Amino acid sequence: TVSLAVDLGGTKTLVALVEGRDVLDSRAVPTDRSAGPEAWLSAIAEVAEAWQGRYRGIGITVTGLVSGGLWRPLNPETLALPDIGFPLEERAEALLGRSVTLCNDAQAAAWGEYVFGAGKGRDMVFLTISTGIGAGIVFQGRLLTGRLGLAGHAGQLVDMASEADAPIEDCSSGRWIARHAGTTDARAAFEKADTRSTEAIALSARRVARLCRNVQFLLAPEVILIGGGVGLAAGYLPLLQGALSDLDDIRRPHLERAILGGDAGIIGIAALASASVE
Ligand code: ADP
Ligand code: BMX
Repeated sequence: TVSLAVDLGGTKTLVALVEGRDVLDSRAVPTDRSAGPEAWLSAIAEVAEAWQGRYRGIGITVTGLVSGGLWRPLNPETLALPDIGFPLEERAEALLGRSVTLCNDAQAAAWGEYVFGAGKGRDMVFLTISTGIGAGIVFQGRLLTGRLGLAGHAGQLVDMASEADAPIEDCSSGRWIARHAGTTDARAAFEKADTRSTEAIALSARRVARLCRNVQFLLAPEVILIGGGVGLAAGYLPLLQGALSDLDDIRRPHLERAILGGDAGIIGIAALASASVE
């Protein structure tokens, strides 16, 4: 069945028609970071209106914590949300006229890669290095969401040497790269490739490599799939692999590129949405 699939990230929002692993149609719009959830939903509803009659299920995956129909902020650096949370299920159903399936963006992308991508049938962790840093865990064929949907929030792991309890995404994400490189965004740092940008990217990669080492000890997945705008950028995965190459076979996480690319989230949430209408 064809689903209306939405992936709302800290930088961009993808609205698509998805059937299995095929993206039949899609629109990408920048996430207007200052506009707020009602405005983001209206933009989505506008696209959905034009596609009326072409889809059955609806799936929406968002950056942030999702459970019980409520969307809550964890890291306002990635995207600021009302502190009390936003009633995403209720508001999306009111606007779109039917029931919606919701999930965190990294969890949805993990599920997409597990069902249709590079994770097929393996115990895996999907790691997105994007505006923030997120992860989704699929073990023994199950997507782990945990209490209040928190499972997989790897970007929120704390730097143990910091007394300030700083989440590690705040010193390695796409937002951090841009700030450290002095560029408008992380993409510009990759394009500029001057000394400052190259150093920021390399430092981010060394930190994310250490995050992968921690994941290896905690979960020992068969594979860690790397995705997100930064994770998929040319040269980033080799930097991660280079930083891990001295480790022995037991300790070294096995890293691969996510093969669904930027579509992993919409493909994953579409799979979850179509399972709920069948
Ligand atoms: P979102 O965080 O909205 O889900 P992305 O996965 O595209 O979206 O991640 C956005 C981050 O990735 C931003 O920091 C952006 O600058 C960076 N980015 C996007 N495309 C590229 C690219 N081609 N090369 C390097 N960085 C990129
Ligand atoms: C994190 C956190 C996660 C999310 C991850 C990647 C928020 C708003 N987001 O900071 O829930 O999965 O970023 O998100 O707290 P992305 O927008 O970078 O794809």
